[in-house]
Amino acid sequence: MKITQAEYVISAVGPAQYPVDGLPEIALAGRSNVGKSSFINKILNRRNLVRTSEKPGKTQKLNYFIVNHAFYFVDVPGYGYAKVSKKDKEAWGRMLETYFSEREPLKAVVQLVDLRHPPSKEDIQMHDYLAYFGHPVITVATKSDKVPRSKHQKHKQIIKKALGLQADDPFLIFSSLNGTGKDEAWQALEPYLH
Ligand SMILES: Nc1nc2c(ncn2[C@@H]2O[C@H](COP(=O)(O)OP(=O)(O)O)[C@@H](O)[C@H]2O)c(=O)[nH]1
Ligand SMILES: [Mg+2]
Repeated sequence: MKITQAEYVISAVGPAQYPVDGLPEIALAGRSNVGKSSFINKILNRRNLVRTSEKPGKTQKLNYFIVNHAFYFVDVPGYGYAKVSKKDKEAWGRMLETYFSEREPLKAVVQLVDLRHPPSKEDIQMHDYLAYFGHPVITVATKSDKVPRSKHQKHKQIIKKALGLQADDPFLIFSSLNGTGKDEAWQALEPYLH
């Protein structure tokens, strides 16, 4: 994929701020710190388009980035951050439910998990949640540079099994550090970008 344009657009808390141009959207979901923002930067060849290593703030938002004037990446605030109050967690849940239940331009979700570890309970819940709403899910196991090559297959199988993936469900191994899986990611996204 040749990237001719990539820009931050808006941080939305709800439908009033969602873009109205109807361009397709790809959402990024996953635990805080799993590497969602790094994934976006890496596949767009932009070092700092999306800020990484961010502590989840009080108001968590859906961050929209437009690519090639043709589609959006939507960086969804992550789950699993321990220091979030019950009230903020509830607000997060409502924001996600509004977005995932009724967002028509949303074409697919990239769910990131950590290749080093078996999926958490929350990873599994999120996977089921996305499937419940009928969204195509591309599972990306990232931070592969932190796992010895000889263990990739084993870790991959553990993740696929825990998430209940079928053999033909899109799954790929990724690294924002060395670019592993970049071409495969674009291949998996291609059907949803038009
Ligand atoms: N080694 C390695 N570190 C990564 C990778 N992806 C993200 N990180 C690091 O993990 C931390 C969290 O990444 P970030 O993209 O902010 O995660 P987010 O909270 O899901 O958006 C940062 O310190 C990144 O540099 C990766 O593929 N390999
Ligand atoms: Mg982030």
